[in-house]
Amino acid sequence: MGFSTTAIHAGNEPDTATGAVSVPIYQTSTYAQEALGKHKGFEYARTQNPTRSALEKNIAALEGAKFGFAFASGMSATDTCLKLVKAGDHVILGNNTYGGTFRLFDRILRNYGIEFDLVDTTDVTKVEQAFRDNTKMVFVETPTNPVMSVTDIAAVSEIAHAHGAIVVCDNTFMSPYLQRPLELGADVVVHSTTKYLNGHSDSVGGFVALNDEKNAEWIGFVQNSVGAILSPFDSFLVLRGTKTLAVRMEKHNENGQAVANFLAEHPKVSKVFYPGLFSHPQHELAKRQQKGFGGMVSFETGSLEGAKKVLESVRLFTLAESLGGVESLISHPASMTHASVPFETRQELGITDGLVRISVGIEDIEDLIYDLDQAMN
Ligand code: P1T
Repeated sequence: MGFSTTAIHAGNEPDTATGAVSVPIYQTSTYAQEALGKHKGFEYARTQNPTRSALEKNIAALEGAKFGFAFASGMSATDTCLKLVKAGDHVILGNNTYGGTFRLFDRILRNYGIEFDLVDTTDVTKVEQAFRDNTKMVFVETPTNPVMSVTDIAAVSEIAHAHGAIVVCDNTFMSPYLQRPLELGADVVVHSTTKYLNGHSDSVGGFVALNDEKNAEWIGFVQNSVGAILSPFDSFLVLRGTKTLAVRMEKHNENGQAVANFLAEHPKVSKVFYPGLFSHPQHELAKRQQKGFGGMVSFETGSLEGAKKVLESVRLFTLAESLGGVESLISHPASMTHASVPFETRQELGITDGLVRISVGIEDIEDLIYDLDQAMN
């Protein structure tokens, strides 16, 4: 079955009770039991909810995974993946991730005995060298937020597996339409469904997809035990969102490339970070590994003043955190999404005070370029 057919039909069976074509929002905390121990497979809504189950089937199918679990946020999904390691284990963490992911490792997991090293995972030699006897996981984001570095998922997975470690890939920036990490060798895919999967900037959620039965059992156990579940209403919203994922991502690709091309030619821009540009250091890899280059573009304005001017002069773009919605957003990674990353690390990665990040939406491209042009000038 093709991607769009799967997106529209997987998990979306007509409701057994009423025939409703759209999966209903089962807004309930519990379920009546006919007799002690006799029920319809639903006992308590933290454990099971039909709306959430439908979404879990849907996104698992889109990622080509046997198992899927929906969470209250991307961060709770990421945190749950980290429950696959224990105190005393070591994790190789990509040196550029969403700031909140770095903060989770740096400020929280550290206190529970999880060791980690920040590694430039775009360089497989560096990944190989970072392994220790106790390395159990490699956690990568590709392309990264916000400098769009691309990691070779297949190569890193091969190295990790040779060392007996698993690979977790944050696929938020691509969505399963543009990149399928499990097919490339990764063991676990994590998403912030807040972004492209939902696509309409009206829900916060997360997702974990994987094939290994034992690890899936544990992720499900943690989901139920900790309870950071996605609500029925949010499950409905994301399920509605994925139906149009393919058409939205095609437009994000098209608009993203056009905005990157425009910025690359602009005299006031010294550098553009977009895997679809020939100048991108991993352009060839991105072409091979991804089905498109997506809608995220970052660019260097040279100074905080330069960035501020653009951020405050745009009219159509909204100054806001987040990404992946139909509407275009613009943000300042250094002070917003990546404020928890130490200053020196930010400088090394290129997350300077002059860096501006754009989530290119699916509006008419002429209007987006016009707005950026007037803001830049
Ligand atoms: O916000 P939440 O749904 O908890 O997702 C966290 C997260 C995880 N992974 C990536 C790659 C992300 O970009 C995010 C969230 N990012 C933003 C809010 C942002 O503006 O970059």
